[in-house]
This record gives sequence, C-alpha cells and structure tokens, in this order.
Amino acid sequence: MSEAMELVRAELGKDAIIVSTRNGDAEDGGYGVKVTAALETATPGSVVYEDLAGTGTEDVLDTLLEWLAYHRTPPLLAEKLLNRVRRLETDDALMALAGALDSEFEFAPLGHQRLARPLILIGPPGAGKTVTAAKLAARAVLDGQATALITTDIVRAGAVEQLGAYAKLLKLEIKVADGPDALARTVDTLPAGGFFVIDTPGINPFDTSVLKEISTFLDAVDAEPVLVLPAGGDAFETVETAEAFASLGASRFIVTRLDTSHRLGSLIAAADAVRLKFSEATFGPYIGDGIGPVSPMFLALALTDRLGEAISTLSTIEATS
Ligand SMILES: Nc1nc2c(ncn2[C@@H]2O[C@H](COP(=O)(O)OP(=O)(O)OP(=O)(O)O)[C@@H](O)[C@H]2O)c(=O)[nH]1
Ligand SMILES: [Mg+2]
Repeated sequence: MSEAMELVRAELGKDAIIVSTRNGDAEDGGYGVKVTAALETATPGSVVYEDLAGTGTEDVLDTLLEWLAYHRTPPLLAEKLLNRVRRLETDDALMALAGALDSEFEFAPLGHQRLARPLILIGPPGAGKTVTAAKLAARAVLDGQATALITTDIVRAGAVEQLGAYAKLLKLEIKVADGPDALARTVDTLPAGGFFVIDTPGINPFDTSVLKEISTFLDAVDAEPVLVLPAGGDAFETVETAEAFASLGASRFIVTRLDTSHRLGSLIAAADAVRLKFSEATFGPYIGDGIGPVSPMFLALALTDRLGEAISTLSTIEATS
C-alpha cells in the first residue's frame, strides 16, 4: 500500500485525493493493492483554459471560462464551447459566446402561429407546464389564431381548475381528456388549423411504469411532445431528467423560471447531452409575465447575467414583428 501511495504522489503530486483503496485478488489481474486517486482542479475547466491559451483571444476565453464556471457548466461542455470560441477569433466576449452557442446548439422556437400539429407539454412535477400552456395560448390568442387548451391532468387536485382559471382570462374553454381515447376524440374535434396545447400531469421521469402510462397518451394522438424543464437544477440530474423525456419523443424544450435561477449550466448541459433544441423560455409566474423564443443571443445574455436585457430585446422584436 505504501508503495502504491508513493506512485500516486509521484504521478499526481501532493494534492492528490485518494478516492478508494482495494486489496487485489486473482480475478482483478493479480495485483496486490489498487488505489484510485483524483486531482481536483481549482476551477472547472481550468485545464481546458491552459490548452487554449495563446490564441490571441485570451481575455475572451478567460471571461467566458469564468461565466461558464459560475453557471456550473460541466467542464467538458465548457471545453467544447471554448473551442468554438477559439475558432471565432473575436475579442467581444458576448458575441463570442452567442456564436459558440449558435454553432453548438439548435434553436427552434414554437412561435404563436398555426401549428402543423398540437403541442403536448410534458415534464417533471411543478416544472411550469400549466402556466406555460396558458402563456403559449395567450400569445396565439393575441395573434388571432384559433386556440385550444386541453388537459389530461385529472391527477393533481385543483389542476383542471388551475388551467380553467387561466383559460377564463383568455376567454377560452378548456377541454379535459381523462384517458388516451378521450384525448384522441378531443383532438379529432379541433378545427383544421390553429394553435392547440395539451397540458399533462407532472410525472416522475425515473419511474418506468409512469413513463409507460404517459406514452399511451402520446401514442393516441399526432401531437408534438415538448419538454418543460425548470432552470437552476443540478446539471447531471437535469440531464437524466431530459433523457427520460427525450425517450418519450421530445426533441425541443421550454426553459422555465429563468427569473428565479442564477445557475444555467444545467440547461446547456441538457441541450448538449440529449441534443434537445432550445425553443422558448419563461421568466415569470403570471401569464402576462412573459415567454419568449430562445435565440443564441438571448441565451448568451442570460448566461452573462443580463436577463433583463435579453427580455427587452424580445419585446423589441415582438413589438416590431
Ligand atoms: N417565477 C416563475 N415562476 C414560474 C415560472 N413558470 C412557472 N412558475 C410557477 O411555478 C409553479 C408551478 O407552475 P405550474 O404551471 O403549476 O407547474 P406544472 O408543471 O403544471 O405543475 P404540475 O402540474 O403540478 O406538475 C407555479 O407557482 C407557477 O406560477 C417562471 O417562469 N417563473
Ligand atoms: Mg400542471
């Protein structure tokens, strides 16, 4: 064991952390002891930064590294983004970040006009599905689209009433579908073109029987499953959650609670690991409070603590469109 410890120190230096020690046995290849050790870097991604130094855009790389670390971006993803920045050769950090995000991720806003098929919002409990359904519907109503709000959430007490209250503000009637067949019948009665949103109950993404049950709803209709994911969670937890919902067919996601979250690394981690497309972001609890399309610049502003500016860019775009 002491010999092994010496080897660790020689290889990794005095800051090495011993993760585990094990006595070997014949099945393990016949070694005497096995020591697993690790080295913690001062800031996530600092090793990466050293690799990239000397490209002529050190200040930009330095600034971006700090931002990405602040957001608890997984180091490998930070590395990928910084490599993109390196190729851009710009000295404007915000533009560099927006450019890197643009080349690394896909952006596919939902819009508020006539949809090819209804949207069905899925996500973990409390993610913001119901209020987001109302926000999307509100935008479509303002745009003069034929709009419908449907819910399959007969599970949570008060869920139908909650959506009903939002719908009332929009002068819409909600339709309640208590099973896959009822959902199929309801969707069949919708007019030929318009903006139709289906709300679903929050589900545990790690419970396979629950996933199976929700997939019976998804299989019953020709609707696009869109994941609703709150900002601010742990990156790895969020990636696992996103993976589960992607397995149900979601390829775009709506980010909620941007206004109450300071760490956004989990969102770019989910988009990266699961190849989900960014669509919309929400930044307030009320239906009048806002929802907007996520663009590379919007995301870059949000990641550099300039959400207010990102939101005002949206109003300008909406006001001029
Ligand atoms: N601050 C803030 N609050 C939000 C946002 N989106 C949703 N909320 C709040 O989050 C809470 C949960 O929102 P819901 O829309 O009911 O969430 P849900 O996903 O439908 O919840 P379940 O149906 O129970 O799974 C509510 O209090 C919302 O007002 C947001 O973008 N910002
Ligand atoms: Mg709900």
